[in-house]
Amino acid sequence: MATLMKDVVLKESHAKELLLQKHVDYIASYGVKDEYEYCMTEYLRMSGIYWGLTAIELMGNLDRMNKQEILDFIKMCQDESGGLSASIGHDPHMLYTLSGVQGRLDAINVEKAVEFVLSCMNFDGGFGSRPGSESHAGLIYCCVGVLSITGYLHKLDADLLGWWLCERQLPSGGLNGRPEKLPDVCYSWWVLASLCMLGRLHWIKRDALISFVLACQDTETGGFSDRPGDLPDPFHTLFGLAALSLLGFSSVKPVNPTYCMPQYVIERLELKPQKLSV
Ligand code: 3PZ
Ligand code: ZN
Repeated sequence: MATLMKDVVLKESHAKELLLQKHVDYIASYGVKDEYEYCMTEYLRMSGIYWGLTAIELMGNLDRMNKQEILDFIKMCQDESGGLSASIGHDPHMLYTLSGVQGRLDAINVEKAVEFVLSCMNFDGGFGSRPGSESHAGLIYCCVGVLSITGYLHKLDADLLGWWLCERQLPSGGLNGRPEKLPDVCYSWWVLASLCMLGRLHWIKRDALISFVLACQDTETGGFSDRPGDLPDPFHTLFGLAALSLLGFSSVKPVNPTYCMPQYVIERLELKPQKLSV
């Protein structure tokens, strides 16, 4: 019996050009327009600031944001414990502390951390969340990122892992996170950025992926959704734009595959994540 592949169909009505100005307006107006929506997503505020600011800076329009308002907000999220929370008055949480202040590699046992990451490697070359767990593109991005930052990318089977990542591409051109799942714009980023760190970006069918990502734009409100026709959000807007940057769109600033921040920021911070060459 033939297995049915889960996928979407791109239609004539879906966008084929990058609607840059619409995305700038979408990000610039996000969160201030509708009180209800604002409340619903309050627990996402700190991460949302990173997604929105990075997206708008990749489009060269950071000046559209209210810098003082954002800085005041971030300062008010730090409580006396030193931790940062997702929003004012919420409990501090590690994720938002990380979003607020990245790094301090000198504070952990790097060799042990790398050992743990490598113990999560599967027979298919991929990685799961813990030893023995199923391979998943989002977690692979995290693992490859750790190895890129710590300089241990050579410990990977780059051909096997690169092959698994390329198998995520479906007939629509979109990428899924693991076998039997629908394509999603954010996986365009997790998969593409991983392939980029592995020096195997050219293994993906570029034009097909571009068509899929462009079809995920909301032509009315601006912003990108997970797949064509769904509602847009800042998360998929950032990862859609970042994927287009890796695919060579010159109207989007070069993005760093390890950090998902503009490349010039990484250079200014003198961070040197490793990248394999083929
Ligand atoms: C989304 N989070 O847990 S979440 C996230 N997802 O905070 C943010 N692709 O329901 C937005 N799915 C939208 N704006 C979605 C971040 C998730 C990822 C959900 C998602 C994305 C498909 C279903 C986990 C980094 C950080 C966090 C994650 C992944 C990577 C949700 C569901 C979950 C979340 C937020 C909203 C709309 C935005
Ligand atoms: Zn997604």
